[in-house]
Amino acid sequence: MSDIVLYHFEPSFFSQRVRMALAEKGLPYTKKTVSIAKGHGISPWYMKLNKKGQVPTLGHGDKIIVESEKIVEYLDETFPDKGERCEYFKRLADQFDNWTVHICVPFYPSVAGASSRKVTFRKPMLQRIWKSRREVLPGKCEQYAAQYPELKDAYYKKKAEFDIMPEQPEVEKMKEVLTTTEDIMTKMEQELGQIEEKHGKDFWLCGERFTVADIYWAVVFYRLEDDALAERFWGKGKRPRIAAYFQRLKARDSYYQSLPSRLVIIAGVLKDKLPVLLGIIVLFIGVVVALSLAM
Ligand SMILES: N[C@@H](CCC(=O)N[C@@H](CS)C(=O)NCC(=O)O)C(=O)O
Repeated sequence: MSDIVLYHFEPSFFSQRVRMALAEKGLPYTKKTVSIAKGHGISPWYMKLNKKGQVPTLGHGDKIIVESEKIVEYLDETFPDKGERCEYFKRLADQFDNWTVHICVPFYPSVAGASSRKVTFRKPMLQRIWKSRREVLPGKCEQYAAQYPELKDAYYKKKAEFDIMPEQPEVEKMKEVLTTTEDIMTKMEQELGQIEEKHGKDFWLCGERFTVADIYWAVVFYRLEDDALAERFWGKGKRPRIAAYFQRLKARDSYYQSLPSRLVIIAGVLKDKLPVLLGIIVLFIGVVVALSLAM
Protein backbone atom coordinates (compact mmCIF):
# COMPACT_ATOMS: atom_id res chain seq x y z
CA MET A 1 0.00 0.00 0.00
CA SER A 2 1.35 3.40 -0.97
CA ASP A 3 1.55 6.16 1.64
CA ILE A 4 0.80 8.85 -0.93
CA VAL A 5 -2.74 10.21 -1.07
CA LEU A 6 -3.92 12.73 -3.63
CA TYR A 7 -7.01 14.75 -2.78
CA HIS A 8 -8.18 15.89 -6.17
CA PHE A 9 -11.05 16.41 -8.54
CA GLU A 10 -10.88 14.76 -11.95
CA PRO A 11 -11.73 17.82 -14.08
CA SER A 12 -9.50 20.15 -12.04
CA PHE A 13 -6.70 21.82 -13.97
CA PHE A 14 -4.29 21.94 -11.04
CA SER A 15 -5.10 18.38 -10.01
CA GLN A 16 -4.16 17.20 -13.48
CA ARG A 17 -0.73 18.81 -13.09
CA VAL A 18 -0.08 16.71 -10.02
CA ARG A 19 -1.54 13.52 -11.47
CA MET A 20 0.84 13.89 -14.38
CA ALA A 21 3.82 14.40 -12.08
CA LEU A 22 2.90 11.27 -10.12
CA ALA A 23 2.52 9.29 -13.34
CA GLU A 24 5.81 10.59 -14.70
CA LYS A 25 7.54 9.35 -11.58
CA GLY A 26 5.68 6.05 -11.72
CA LEU A 27 4.58 6.49 -8.11
CA PRO A 28 1.62 4.48 -6.84
CA TYR A 29 -0.90 6.56 -4.87
CA THR A 30 -4.43 6.58 -3.56
CA LYS A 31 -6.89 9.03 -5.09
CA LYS A 32 -9.54 10.72 -2.94
CA THR A 33 -12.10 12.79 -4.75
CA VAL A 34 -13.05 16.16 -3.36
CA SER A 35 -15.88 17.30 -5.58
CA ILE A 36 -15.50 21.00 -6.13
CA ALA A 37 -18.67 20.83 -8.17
CA LYS A 38 -20.57 19.74 -5.09
CA GLY A 39 -18.81 22.24 -2.80
CA HIS A 40 -16.96 19.52 -0.88
CA GLY A 41 -13.83 21.68 -0.82
CA ILE A 42 -15.19 23.56 2.15
CA SER A 43 -15.98 20.46 4.22
CA PRO A 44 -14.37 20.91 7.65
CA TRP A 45 -12.29 17.73 7.36
CA TYR A 46 -10.87 19.01 4.07
CA MET A 47 -10.40 22.62 5.23
CA LYS A 48 -8.21 21.20 8.01
CA LEU A 49 -5.90 19.91 5.27
CA ASN A 50 -6.16 22.80 2.86
CA LYS A 51 -7.11 26.15 4.35
CA LYS A 52 -8.01 27.51 0.91
CA GLY A 53 -10.49 24.69 0.31
CA GLN A 54 -8.92 24.01 -3.06
CA VAL A 55 -7.69 20.91 -4.83
CA PRO A 56 -5.18 19.42 -5.10
CA THR A 57 -3.67 18.46 -1.75
CA LEU A 58 -1.05 15.79 -1.34
CA GLY A 59 -0.64 13.58 1.71
CA HIS A 60 2.64 11.74 2.08
CA GLY A 61 2.92 9.85 5.36
CA ASP A 62 2.38 12.55 8.01
CA LYS A 63 3.07 15.39 5.61
CA ILE A 64 0.41 17.49 3.93
CA ILE A 65 1.41 19.62 0.97
CA VAL A 66 -0.85 22.18 -0.67
CA GLU A 67 -0.49 24.21 -3.88
CA SER A 68 0.16 22.22 -7.05
CA GLU A 69 3.48 23.94 -7.69
CA LYS A 70 4.73 23.05 -4.21
CA ILE A 71 3.48 19.49 -4.62
CA VAL A 72 5.28 18.99 -7.92
CA GLU A 73 8.50 20.42 -6.47
CA TYR A 74 8.14 18.20 -3.42
CA LEU A 75 7.67 15.11 -5.58
CA ASP A 76 10.72 15.99 -7.63
CA GLU A 77 12.89 16.43 -4.55
CA THR A 78 11.54 13.45 -2.63
CA PHE A 79 11.43 10.97 -5.51
CA PRO A 80 14.20 11.88 -7.92
CA ASP A 81 13.68 9.17 -10.55
CA LYS A 82 12.65 6.79 -7.83
CA GLY A 83 9.24 5.54 -8.80
CA GLU A 84 8.38 1.94 -8.10
CA ARG A 85 8.80 1.11 -11.78
CA CYS A 86 12.22 2.73 -11.89
CA GLU A 87 13.27 0.75 -8.85
CA TYR A 88 11.95 -2.44 -10.41
CA PHE A 89 13.95 -1.91 -13.62
CA LYS A 90 17.07 -0.94 -11.71
CA ARG A 91 16.90 -4.09 -9.58
CA LEU A 92 16.28 -6.23 -12.68
CA ALA A 93 19.42 -4.75 -14.28
CA ASP A 94 21.34 -5.44 -11.07
CA GLN A 95 20.67 -9.15 -11.49
CA PHE A 96 23.06 -9.08 -14.44
CA ASP A 97 26.50 -10.26 -13.30
CA ASN A 98 28.61 -8.10 -15.59
CA TRP A 99 31.96 -9.07 -14.07
CA THR A 100 31.53 -12.83 -14.55
CA VAL A 101 30.42 -12.30 -18.14
CA HIS A 102 33.26 -9.94 -18.93
CA ILE A 103 35.93 -12.10 -17.34
CA CYS A 104 34.65 -15.55 -18.37
CA VAL A 105 33.57 -15.05 -21.97
CA PRO A 106 37.12 -14.61 -23.35
CA PHE A 107 38.12 -17.80 -21.50
CA TYR A 108 35.24 -19.91 -22.83
CA PRO A 109 33.98 -18.10 -25.96
CA SER A 110 32.55 -21.17 -27.67
CA VAL A 111 30.55 -22.16 -24.56
CA ALA A 112 29.22 -18.60 -24.38
CA GLY A 113 28.47 -18.55 -28.10
CA ALA A 114 30.60 -15.44 -28.51
CA SER A 115 32.61 -15.89 -31.67
CA SER A 116 34.71 -12.77 -31.94
CA ARG A 117 38.42 -12.11 -32.28
CA LYS A 118 37.99 -9.04 -30.13
CA VAL A 119 36.93 -11.18 -27.19
CA THR A 120 39.63 -13.85 -27.48
CA PHE A 121 42.23 -11.14 -27.99
CA ARG A 122 41.48 -9.85 -24.50
CA LYS A 123 42.21 -13.14 -22.75
CA PRO A 124 45.88 -12.48 -21.87
CA MET A 125 45.02 -9.11 -20.38
CA LEU A 126 42.21 -10.59 -18.30
CA GLN A 127 44.45 -13.49 -17.26
CA ARG A 128 46.95 -10.94 -15.98
CA ILE A 129 44.24 -9.10 -14.04
CA TRP A 130 42.93 -12.36 -12.59
CA LYS A 131 46.41 -13.48 -11.51
CA SER A 132 47.19 -10.14 -9.92
CA ARG A 133 43.92 -10.16 -7.93
CA ARG A 134 44.66 -13.67 -6.67
CA GLU A 135 48.39 -13.47 -6.08
CA VAL A 136 49.46 -9.84 -5.71
CA LEU A 137 46.58 -7.82 -4.30
CA PRO A 138 45.99 -9.92 -1.12
CA GLY A 139 49.59 -9.23 -0.03
CA LYS A 140 49.19 -5.55 -0.83
CA CYS A 141 46.03 -5.43 1.26
CA GLU A 142 47.96 -6.83 4.25
CA GLN A 143 50.75 -4.34 3.71
CA TYR A 144 48.37 -1.37 3.49
CA ALA A 145 46.37 -2.62 6.49
CA ALA A 146 49.56 -2.46 8.56
CA GLN A 147 50.50 0.97 7.19
CA TYR A 148 47.06 2.52 7.56
CA PRO A 149 45.44 1.18 10.76
CA GLU A 150 42.34 3.34 10.20
CA LEU A 151 41.73 1.31 7.00
CA LYS A 152 42.59 -2.07 8.51
CA ASP A 153 39.02 -3.47 8.50
CA ALA A 154 38.38 -2.31 4.95
CA TYR A 155 41.61 -3.88 3.71
CA TYR A 156 40.92 -7.20 5.43
CA LYS A 157 37.44 -7.28 3.96
CA LYS A 158 38.91 -6.61 0.52
CA LYS A 159 41.57 -9.29 1.00
CA ALA A 160 38.86 -11.83 1.87
CA GLU A 161 37.28 -11.14 -1.54
CA PHE A 162 40.56 -11.94 -3.30
CA ASP A 163 41.26 -14.97 -1.11
CA ILE A 164 38.21 -16.89 -2.30
CA MET A 165 39.00 -16.51 -5.99
CA PRO A 166 39.47 -19.85 -7.79
CA GLU A 167 42.63 -20.47 -9.78
CA GLN A 168 40.87 -19.80 -13.09
CA PRO A 169 37.55 -18.25 -14.05
CA GLU A 170 35.07 -21.11 -13.76
CA VAL A 171 33.09 -22.32 -16.75
CA GLU A 172 30.26 -23.59 -14.53
CA LYS A 173 29.84 -20.17 -12.97
CA MET A 174 29.74 -18.60 -16.42
CA LYS A 175 27.06 -21.06 -17.59
CA GLU A 176 24.98 -20.25 -14.52
CA VAL A 177 25.31 -16.50 -15.15
CA LEU A 178 24.40 -16.90 -18.83
CA THR A 179 21.26 -18.83 -17.89
CA THR A 180 20.26 -16.06 -15.47
CA THR A 181 21.01 -13.50 -18.17
CA GLU A 182 18.68 -15.36 -20.58
CA ASP A 183 15.92 -15.12 -17.98
CA ILE A 184 16.56 -11.43 -17.39
CA MET A 185 16.48 -10.75 -21.14
CA THR A 186 13.23 -12.69 -21.56
CA LYS A 187 11.69 -10.66 -18.75
CA MET A 188 12.96 -7.43 -20.26
CA GLU A 189 11.60 -8.29 -23.70
CA GLN A 190 8.17 -8.89 -22.14
CA GLU A 191 8.30 -5.67 -20.14
CA LEU A 192 9.28 -3.63 -23.21
CA GLY A 193 6.39 -5.25 -25.10
CA GLN A 194 3.92 -4.23 -22.39
CA ILE A 195 5.29 -0.69 -22.24
CA GLU A 196 4.95 -0.34 -26.01
CA GLU A 197 1.41 -1.71 -25.99
CA LYS A 198 0.34 0.64 -23.22
CA HIS A 199 2.26 3.81 -24.00
CA GLY A 200 3.63 3.56 -27.56
CA LYS A 201 7.14 3.46 -28.93
CA ASP A 202 8.45 6.71 -27.44
CA PHE A 203 8.03 5.78 -23.80
CA TRP A 204 11.11 5.10 -21.69
CA LEU A 205 11.24 2.44 -19.01
CA CYS A 206 9.35 4.31 -16.34
CA GLY A 207 7.81 7.27 -18.05
CA GLU A 208 8.07 9.76 -20.85
CA ARG A 209 11.28 11.00 -19.36
CA PHE A 210 14.62 9.22 -19.76
CA THR A 211 15.62 8.16 -16.23
CA VAL A 212 18.37 6.43 -14.29
CA ALA A 213 16.62 3.11 -14.96
CA ASP A 214 17.31 3.58 -18.69
CA ILE A 215 20.94 4.33 -17.88
CA TYR A 216 21.24 1.04 -15.98
CA TRP A 217 20.03 -0.84 -19.04
CA ALA A 218 22.15 1.09 -21.53
CA VAL A 219 25.20 -0.15 -19.64
CA VAL A 220 23.94 -3.75 -19.49
CA PHE A 221 23.37 -3.84 -23.25
CA TYR A 222 26.66 -2.14 -23.96
CA ARG A 223 28.50 -4.76 -21.91
CA LEU A 224 26.75 -7.65 -23.62
CA GLU A 225 27.44 -6.20 -27.06
CA ASP A 226 31.04 -5.45 -26.18
CA ASP A 227 31.46 -9.05 -25.01
CA ALA A 228 30.13 -10.28 -28.38
CA LEU A 229 26.89 -11.55 -26.86
CA ALA A 230 24.44 -9.24 -28.64
CA GLU A 231 23.73 -11.87 -31.27
CA ARG A 232 23.08 -14.55 -28.68
CA PHE A 233 20.65 -12.45 -26.67
CA TRP A 234 18.81 -10.28 -29.20
CA GLY A 235 20.30 -10.99 -32.64
CA LYS A 236 18.44 -12.31 -35.70
CA GLY A 237 15.05 -11.13 -34.49
CA LYS A 238 15.29 -13.12 -31.26
CA ARG A 239 14.27 -10.23 -29.02
CA PRO A 240 13.23 -7.40 -31.32
CA ARG A 241 12.07 -5.04 -28.58
CA ILE A 242 15.41 -5.18 -26.82
CA ALA A 243 17.15 -4.57 -30.16
CA ALA A 244 14.94 -1.53 -30.85
CA TYR A 245 15.24 -0.17 -27.31
CA PHE A 246 19.05 -0.49 -27.46
CA GLN A 247 19.05 1.47 -30.74
CA ARG A 248 17.16 4.27 -28.99
CA LEU A 249 19.64 4.21 -26.12
CA LYS A 250 22.53 4.36 -28.55
CA ALA A 251 21.02 7.38 -30.28
CA ARG A 252 21.54 9.50 -27.16
CA ASP A 253 24.61 11.70 -26.90
CA SER A 254 25.13 10.67 -23.31
CA TYR A 255 25.62 7.07 -24.44
CA TYR A 256 28.65 8.02 -26.54
CA GLN A 257 29.98 10.33 -23.89
CA SER A 258 29.93 7.40 -21.46
CA LEU A 259 31.81 4.86 -23.59
CA PRO A 260 35.20 3.72 -22.27
CA SER A 261 38.13 5.26 -24.09
CA ARG A 262 39.24 2.89 -26.87
CA LEU A 263 42.82 4.07 -26.45
CA VAL A 264 42.98 2.86 -22.86
CA ILE A 265 41.51 -0.52 -23.82
CA ILE A 266 43.83 -1.00 -26.79
CA ALA A 267 46.83 -0.02 -24.65
CA GLY A 268 45.82 -2.65 -22.08
CA VAL A 269 45.51 -5.36 -24.71
CA LEU A 270 48.73 -4.40 -26.51
CA LYS A 271 50.69 -4.53 -23.26
CA ASP A 272 50.23 -8.30 -23.26
CA LYS A 273 51.01 -8.56 -26.95
CA LEU A 274 54.19 -6.52 -26.65
CA PRO A 275 56.65 -9.47 -26.91
CA VAL A 276 54.86 -10.72 -30.03
CA LEU A 277 54.82 -7.21 -31.54
CA LEU A 278 58.52 -6.73 -30.80
CA GLY A 279 59.23 -10.14 -32.37
CA ILE A 280 57.37 -9.13 -35.54
CA ILE A 281 59.22 -5.79 -35.75
CA VAL A 282 62.64 -7.46 -35.25
CA LEU A 283 61.75 -10.09 -37.86
CA PHE A 284 60.62 -7.38 -40.29
CA ILE A 285 63.84 -5.41 -39.83
CA GLY A 286 65.84 -8.64 -40.23
CA VAL A 287 64.11 -9.46 -43.52
CA VAL A 288 64.64 -5.92 -44.86
CA VAL A 289 68.34 -5.99 -43.91
CA ALA A 290 68.80 -9.49 -45.40
CA LEU A 291 67.09 -8.48 -48.63
CA SER A 292 69.13 -5.30 -48.99
CA LEU A 293 72.39 -7.25 -48.42
CA ALA A 294 71.37 -9.87 -50.96
CA MET A 295 70.79 -7.20 -53.66
N1 LIG B 1 -2.79 27.73 -6.64
C1 LIG B 1 -3.59 26.58 -6.45
C2 LIG B 1 -4.86 26.70 -7.27
C3 LIG B 1 -5.77 25.53 -6.98
C4 LIG B 1 -7.18 25.78 -7.59
O1 LIG B 1 -7.48 26.88 -8.00
N2 LIG B 1 -7.97 24.69 -7.66
C5 LIG B 1 -9.26 24.78 -8.15
C6 LIG B 1 -9.60 23.59 -9.03
S1 LIG B 1 -8.67 23.62 -10.51
C7 LIG B 1 -10.21 24.72 -6.96
O2 LIG B 1 -9.99 23.99 -6.04
N3 LIG B 1 -11.25 25.53 -6.99
C8 LIG B 1 -12.23 25.60 -5.99
C9 LIG B 1 -12.23 26.83 -5.20
O3 LIG B 1 -11.31 27.64 -5.28
O4 LIG B 1 -13.13 27.03 -4.43
C10 LIG B 1 -2.79 25.35 -6.84
O5 LIG B 1 -1.92 25.47 -7.72
O6 LIG B 1 -2.97 24.25 -6.25
